[in-house]
Amino acid sequence: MTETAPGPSTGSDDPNLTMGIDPYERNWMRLSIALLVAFAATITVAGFSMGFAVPGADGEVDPRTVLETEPWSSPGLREISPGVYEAYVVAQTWSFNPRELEVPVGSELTIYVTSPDVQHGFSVRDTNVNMQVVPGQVSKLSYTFDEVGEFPYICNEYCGQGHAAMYGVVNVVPASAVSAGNDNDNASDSAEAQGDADGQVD
Ligand SMILES: [Cu+2]
Repeated sequence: MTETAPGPSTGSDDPNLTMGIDPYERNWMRLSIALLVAFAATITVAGFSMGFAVPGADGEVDPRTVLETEPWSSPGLREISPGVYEAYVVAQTWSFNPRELEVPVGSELTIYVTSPDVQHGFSVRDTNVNMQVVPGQVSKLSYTFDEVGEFPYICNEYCGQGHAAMYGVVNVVPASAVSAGNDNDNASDSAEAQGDADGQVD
């Protein structure tokens, strides 16, 4: 007389089961909790020690009249105090105005952007600056440029046919090479040469 093969385990007599939770399921639960903790830690570190910030909606404007209203009627760079700059940038189909911002190394630059037409993006390469630009709203982010170099900015929200032509550059120059007023094209020759030599961006 042969014994019949045991049927499917009911779980209660399986030594691998604790409180009726399958070991595989328990490990997946542990992994899920570990991931939640890791994500929360990432956000905390990025926000509090690395300075990542959500761009603030600084205010509202009327997109139909914004280009006739100060300060948007004369966009560009303003020096607030030594080493502290503000830039007003208009993102429109399909260009940025202005296309170039020049600040001395170590400057804190606060960028305000708005759009008179459709939604755009404003992202500065190698920085934390990445903003949505929504018609009727002013987006604002600050960044301290601690390295000399060219930091291209682009539109990173598809806005139509000429989207790829929407770019510009933050030029971070040595403190000694800053041209007076930043709207003066007669920058020192060495700075010009340096800038031109590295004009190709890829
Ligand atoms: Cu675009």
